[in-house]
Amino acid sequence: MAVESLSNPLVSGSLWVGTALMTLGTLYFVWLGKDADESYKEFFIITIFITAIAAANYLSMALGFGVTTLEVENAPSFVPIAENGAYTLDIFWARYSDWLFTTPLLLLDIALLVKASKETIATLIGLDVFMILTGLAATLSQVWISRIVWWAVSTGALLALLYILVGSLSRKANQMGGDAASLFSTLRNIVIVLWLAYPVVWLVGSEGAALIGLGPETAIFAVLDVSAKVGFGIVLLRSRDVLESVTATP
Ligand code: RET
Repeated sequence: MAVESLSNPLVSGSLWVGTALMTLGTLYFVWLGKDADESYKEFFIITIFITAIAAANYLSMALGFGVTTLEVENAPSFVPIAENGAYTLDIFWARYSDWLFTTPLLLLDIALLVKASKETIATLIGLDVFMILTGLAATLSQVWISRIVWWAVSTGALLALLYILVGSLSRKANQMGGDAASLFSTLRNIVIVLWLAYPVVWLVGSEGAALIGLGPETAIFAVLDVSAKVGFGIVLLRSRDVLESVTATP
């Protein structure tokens, strides 16, 4: 199936750049981890999977496999692409198969860093999976208002998840003190700032009100994804001393 939006150079260019940067990130993390000690190797394994899964999903979108079309109905008149309230969207479903696995892994990295309890980890991951699946419902709904309702449900889960990061996880980090606490707060702030941008981009992008075109939207998502994964991974995995000290104490 030829996907029309892939003939837009900004769309396909962003997807190919995303594929390349996720691949380079993966290779860099493999190289960084080659002499990692058993005790903190888990952080390398988790983070390598994050960028590798993203690279595969970006590749699938760039090749036109991770894309499908969807008819949307009953759109309000301020949606510029709607004619008589209806329009056809190109949906990059591979974003969701990426996020479904990689966002829990990102949270796992942070949670392991502060030695969060099993209950906290399960709650965080549960909320996260709920957020991505209700976000997928938003993306695949054919009635415009249902899309916005699902978006609100998903955003609620995101806010609950960030509340745990800012609340109980930050307290746990402060008890640990020192470099671990400051690494945690850097990573937490990266997550807060970047993750909050996703629902906004969705809402103003083609999935929502279509106020920005698919080209800029794809480019912004690529910047967010690369920063949230490769940027996050660089900050985490280059702090080998902190990982070592965290895993050395029981
Ligand atoms: C959607 C739309 C519905 C509302 C919300 C969303 C949130 C998505 C998030 C994605 C994070 C992705 C990351 C990827 C890393 O590469 C599904 C866009 C709340 C928070 C961190």
